[in-house]
Amino acid sequence: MKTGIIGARGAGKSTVFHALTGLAPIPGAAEGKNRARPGQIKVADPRLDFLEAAYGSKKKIPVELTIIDFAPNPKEQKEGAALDPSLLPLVRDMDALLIVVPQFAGMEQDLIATLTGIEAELVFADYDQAERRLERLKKEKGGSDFERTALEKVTAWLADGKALRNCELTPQELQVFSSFGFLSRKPALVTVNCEMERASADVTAAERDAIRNHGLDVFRLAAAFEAELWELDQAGQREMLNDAGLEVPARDRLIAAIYHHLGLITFYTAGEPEAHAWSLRRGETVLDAAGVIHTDLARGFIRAEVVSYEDFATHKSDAKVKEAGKLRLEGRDYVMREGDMIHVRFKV
Ligand SMILES: Nc1nc2c(ncn2[C@@H]2O[C@H](COP(=O)(O)OP(=O)(O)O)[C@@H](O)[C@H]2O)c(=O)[nH]1
Ligand SMILES: [Mg+2]
Repeated sequence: MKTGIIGARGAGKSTVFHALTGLAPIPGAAEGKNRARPGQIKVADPRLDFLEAAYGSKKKIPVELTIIDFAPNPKEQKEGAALDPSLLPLVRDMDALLIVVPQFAGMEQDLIATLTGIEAELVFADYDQAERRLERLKKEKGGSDFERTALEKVTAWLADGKALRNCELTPQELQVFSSFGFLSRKPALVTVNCEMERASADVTAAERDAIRNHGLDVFRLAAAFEAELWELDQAGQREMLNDAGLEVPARDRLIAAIYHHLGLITFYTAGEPEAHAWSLRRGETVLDAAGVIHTDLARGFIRAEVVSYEDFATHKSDAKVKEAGKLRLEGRDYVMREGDMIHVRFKV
């Protein structure tokens, strides 16, 4: 699952990336070949900590997300624009977007105005892409009638300046567009990059409403402060957090929000060797879950033993869970729920 960071030049995208991953920006990256720099972030999860302790697991493996910091070319990215057109193919490949809006000394952007501008950019990029495809189909007399009708539907929607996020598309239409990577349909989260003193302030009700109307959510982060934390040892970090009146860095909350926005749920496999958190898209089945763990488990799937995290947390051991009748046997079509713990029975 890849989340790409977009926003105006100097909005603090690389600083947000640094804050989330601990990876400091590479100077001059815009001129090089590496125009999309990935970083891994572990999703903090108290439930996984509990499982590790309950099983006495030797290893703990949290879910990881990939965050991408792009290196826009200053010659390509227009002043104030959130996208560098030459990066579009890379951005279309993302599962979600993190939009950075700067509100720190020296770089202050109005949240609603900036967001409206960015949405317009996303919508325009999608319109341009759909329109080009439509033109080509007409010229070559290729493609199916279905594809042409579907393209006409989305171009009309986009021509009204509306994001595809709110456009109802049938599974067949989605199939036609699966390789398009429409930007205005991607789940997106807005990060207001501000100074520490304002990080805990809430966004105004008007701002929140406007953002919700776009189908988005907003989060404040003091990116420079959080990035600096990574450069200190444990004691130094504690002191810096203390001085700021914080107990823990705010990045974990942002990471949790990104995770939620991706539409992912977490399931677990736990035992003495390892306590392992895995992710799945909402609506996927236990057979999909087995495939995430190992292809053999899906191929030879027989049944799965399933217990909800809540039931395990109440009873605290496999034996007690069973005694209480909370262990379920589920077949391949069982739709996984948030926090399910599974043990797959399989034969290959
Ligand atoms: N004071 C302050 N400066 C910041 C903050 N975030 C970024 N900056 C500065 O803004 C400049 C641009 O940041 P950068 O992350 O490179 O922006 P990008 O072009 O969006 O990747 C750098 O000089 C940063 O140090 C912040 O939260 N507070
Ligand atoms: Mg940058």
